[in-house]
Amino acid sequence: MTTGNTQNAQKKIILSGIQPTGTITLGNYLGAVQNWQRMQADFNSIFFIADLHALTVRREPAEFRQTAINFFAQLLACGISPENAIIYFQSHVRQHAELAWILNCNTYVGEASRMTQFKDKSAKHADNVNMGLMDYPVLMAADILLFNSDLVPVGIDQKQHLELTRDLAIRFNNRYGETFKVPDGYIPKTGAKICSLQDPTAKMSKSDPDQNATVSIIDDEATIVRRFKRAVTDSGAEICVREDKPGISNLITIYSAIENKSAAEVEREFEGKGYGDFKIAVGEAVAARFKPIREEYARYISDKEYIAKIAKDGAEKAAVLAERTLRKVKKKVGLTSF
Ligand code: AQP
Repeated sequence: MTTGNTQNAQKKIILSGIQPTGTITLGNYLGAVQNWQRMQADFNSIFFIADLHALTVRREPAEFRQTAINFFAQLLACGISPENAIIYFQSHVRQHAELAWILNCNTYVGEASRMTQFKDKSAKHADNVNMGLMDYPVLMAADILLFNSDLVPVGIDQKQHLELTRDLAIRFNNRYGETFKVPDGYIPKTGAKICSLQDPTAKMSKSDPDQNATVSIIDDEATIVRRFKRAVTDSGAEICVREDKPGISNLITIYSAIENKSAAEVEREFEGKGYGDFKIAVGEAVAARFKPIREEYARYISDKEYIAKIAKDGAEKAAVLAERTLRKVKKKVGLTSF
């Protein structure tokens, strides 16, 4: 039996992280966090605030620190529970960075520089194409491999990084002998890629400067409904999933994921209705889902001591597990220890 967030050898391990930038969006929620919440009790669950990853883009220190704490409270508000999961800040567990270094020495510059996210972020932040940006997927591989994770629940944008993680694990095992478990991605059937409400051909991103493009889990009802009313739709009037209707297709995906209905059911429900009515219905459904989260968030964020306690406890537990793997890895590669 598992008690609290201790590990149970019978259960598989899931691990995932989220970068503390802006606030958790509908995309992050449907692509990742909602699944973490649903899966946490059935697995040995490990979730962290990926603050080291977030340093790959310049941040204002005081604001960054506060955002990281806010994210922790947002995860708790989404129902990620210390009863079921180990929850912590990545930077509090030094083994992440240490393993990343060893993996770096087994990663080719060519494969890291081919990553789509590296190319996209380099274009977006052309004045700051730093080493960390290219190293992001190697640190992510370290996050995952440290804990012998079986499954990594993420959105589709992380698929390429997961493939690199698998490649690195296999390469290391071949070179040094069986060390790492080769993990699988867990990408949801609905919600793996939620698109921007203003450009439905691009993914919804928390760093999007256009406020109307995203919805946050802590936005109030009026804001959420307004953003959906302003969502860009397509020509025509039919509410259906079609390649030439990215705007309506995105809204159908969101509604299906929130209401747990298939796209065909949603199409039937809104047959004969106009885009305007549909947009309001999607907005209201999202707002209803996020209302209790917003309320819980207000409660958690006002209790910094509780957050500190959970985070400290989580980091201690994570460090014990991570150290086991790191010690093995250091031995395999021939580092000394006395
Ligand atoms: N639009 C999306 N649809 C579905 N899933 C998504 N995820 C992100 N955007 C979408 C998933 O959310 C988890 C956490 O993401 P992250 O914070 O680690 O990094 P990200 O993918 O870079 O997210 P953003 O929102 O685009 O952040 P910024 O703007 O800061 O770069 C991941 O599992 C991701 O797949």
